[in-house]
Amino acid sequence: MADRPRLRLQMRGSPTPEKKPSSSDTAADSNTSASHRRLLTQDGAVYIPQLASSLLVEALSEEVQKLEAKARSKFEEDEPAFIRILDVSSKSIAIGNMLRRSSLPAVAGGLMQAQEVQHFADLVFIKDKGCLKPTPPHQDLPYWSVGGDQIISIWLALTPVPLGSGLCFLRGSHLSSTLFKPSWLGSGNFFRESNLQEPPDLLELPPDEILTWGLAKGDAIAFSARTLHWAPVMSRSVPLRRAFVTRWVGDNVHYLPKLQGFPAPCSDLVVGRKLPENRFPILWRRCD
Ligand SMILES: O=C(O)CCC(=O)C(=O)O
Repeated sequence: MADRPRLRLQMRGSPTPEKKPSSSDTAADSNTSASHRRLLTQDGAVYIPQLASSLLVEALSEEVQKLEAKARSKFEEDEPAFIRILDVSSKSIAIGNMLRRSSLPAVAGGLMQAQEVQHFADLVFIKDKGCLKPTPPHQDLPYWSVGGDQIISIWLALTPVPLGSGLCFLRGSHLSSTLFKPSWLGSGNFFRESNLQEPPDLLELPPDEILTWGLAKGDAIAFSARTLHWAPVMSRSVPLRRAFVTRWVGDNVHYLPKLQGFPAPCSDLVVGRKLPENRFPILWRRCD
């Protein structure tokens, strides 16, 4: 049998050395430790146990389930679904308030070592038990119309996520300059014009370089928008999983339009400039 071609990633440079926390690191940074920052910088994804209190998780879950009830009406009742609800903080005022008052913006700022943090997006992912739709391998940056280095997501578990049913990451893939075609979002012709290369076959990836975790409610994973990630199908023996995902951008992040990207072109978005604060509010600033 012929050898399978190995995945080749072009590295963008060696991991940035860990920056010593300065005296300006405030209480905000105490939500994450230097080791979380180091792992995010080095691996492109980091597991953060008990990032959110049970009070916040319960309050978010209650609101999310109201939106979920509406979203479910579009799915066959007896078919295990993979549901994505976009922009939940604008659909629910309560979620918007919880997000602003939570430690999430500060955590994002601490992890990115940013001076200030803009809220880029938020959404909810729900996967029913027995759902046969995997989350195909993809990076987020190819369909986010931004450029820069401080661009991350925080994937917060609102239910337990047993090992083997949650997200997987290719360690260090954020250091590559390779961006893959973001074909997972749509079927058919979506992104057909993209000339980016197809994402790798998961069987080609070195198993030792795959990061994945089992999560309890309130645990989170933070990851770079460049990190290759995916999730398997859900077995019938694991419970439904529900995650509240927030996306954050830090310093020097600018508008860089991408094919069919988010945000869509608009007169207030200027190539190379920061995202407008009225649409992407600054929710945290480092105080010196
Ligand atoms: O929860 C999932 O399966 C997908 C999550 C994801 O791809 C993301 O948050 O970027």
